[in-house]
Amino acid sequence: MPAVLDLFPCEPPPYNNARGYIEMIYNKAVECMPRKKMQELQLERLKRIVSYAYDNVPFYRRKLDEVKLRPEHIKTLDDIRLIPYTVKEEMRANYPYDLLAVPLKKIVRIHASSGTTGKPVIAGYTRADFEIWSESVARIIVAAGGREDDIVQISFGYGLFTGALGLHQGWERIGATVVPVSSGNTERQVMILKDLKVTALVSTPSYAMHIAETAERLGVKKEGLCLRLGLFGSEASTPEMHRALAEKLGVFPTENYGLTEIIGPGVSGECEEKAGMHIAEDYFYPEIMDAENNAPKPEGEYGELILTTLTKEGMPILRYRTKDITSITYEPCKCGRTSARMSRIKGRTDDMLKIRGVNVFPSQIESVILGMKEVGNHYEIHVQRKGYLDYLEIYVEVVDAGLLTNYARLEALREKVRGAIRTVLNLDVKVRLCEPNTLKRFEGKAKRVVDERNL
Ligand code: DLL
Repeated sequence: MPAVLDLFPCEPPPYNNARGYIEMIYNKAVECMPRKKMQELQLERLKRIVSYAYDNVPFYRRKLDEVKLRPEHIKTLDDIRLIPYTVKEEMRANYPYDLLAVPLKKIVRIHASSGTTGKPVIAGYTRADFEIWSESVARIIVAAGGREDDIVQISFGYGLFTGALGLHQGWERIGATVVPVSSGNTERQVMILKDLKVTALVSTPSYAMHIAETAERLGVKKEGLCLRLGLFGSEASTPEMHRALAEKLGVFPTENYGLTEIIGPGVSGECEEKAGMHIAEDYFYPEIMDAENNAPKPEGEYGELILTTLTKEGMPILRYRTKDITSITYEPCKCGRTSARMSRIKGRTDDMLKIRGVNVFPSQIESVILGMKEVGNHYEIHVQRKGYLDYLEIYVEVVDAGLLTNYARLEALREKVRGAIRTVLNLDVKVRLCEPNTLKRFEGKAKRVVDERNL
């Protein structure tokens, strides 16, 4: 058996963080690397990954050939801007396996993004990718304050979604006790939190809130729990939400970020200073671009986050347009890490909604509605919040007004629409059937999404 600290590649620095604990750094050599050295490492890896993608992924060879870019043209980090972007639509167009750089037999796991129109985005991992993934997640866990003696409840849904297994591997890597509860059955979640003396909770912030409220309803007080740490991600959270989570569950709440296309969770996460999410820059090269004119944004300014995987073997991705809006600072953090930090995601450049962990594009709902002759072509998507969970209510007009006086037929139609939407989104929605010609019409760009959440 290795000694406890052997699991950490380096000794923790003698540093007391804001909460008076000794801060640990999982991989000090990279997380505290001087900027110049980090840039040298990034450049070396960038050159390697561009030529690797060019040689092994026909999609990238075509893409670079189209702009007459050869891997050897990449001489500085700024030359990354010569590489065309990769967008989600291209990833879908290459479904399922055309972006892989290795034969399928070298792929040891497949994940996929949730609820995308038609085909999901597939991510394939080799053994080497698992190493990177577990390491990057272990780093954000340790940065957040997670330790080997934690008992961790993973309340993300296990399955194709990267969140559950991604965090699971990272916690296992640091030697914690993982309780893979998955999402749902919230009363049972509370029971397990309490009975198993869980110390760390991993979930979306909204689900954590739901768990907190359920605990309240069941008369389980935070004093009766052993929870001390929360790792929340996969959707936006606000400082108010964190404050409420700290208050209700007694956790130190932290946020982390990631996406399936790049690896899943592990791209970035908050340390105990809570001063932005530290990016694993030696694995994922970040840029902030002006989404309108494609000019790079100066440090500290908001723009679209573009990510390049610097080391991924199974599915290297060059300059992925995340559509997430954030800003980056390169100031070293008080925790001792020198890695770039990104601010909370401020929004997206597209209309994607994230509802209880599921990515929802209004166009998916549109495709269902437009495919059903019993309902009209106009619809509204109402986003509602009950407690801390988000719900969708879809308003759509019936074509035959006569239906409105026939309860059984009306109900049958409502069920049909609901079922069809559930099949596409993998998410339960409410459906409200309205009289013909009652929904708002638009002269310009239609505003389909009505956000009733008062965020
Ligand atoms: O949500 C990966 C993940 C799992 C991250 C668990 C953190 C924890 P996808 O399902 O592919 O992957 O969704 C990726 O979710 O482009 C963002 O729009 C959004 N997102 C993820 N984390 C955050 C966050 C996972 N902390 C998409 N704040 C991304 C705001 C987030 N949005």
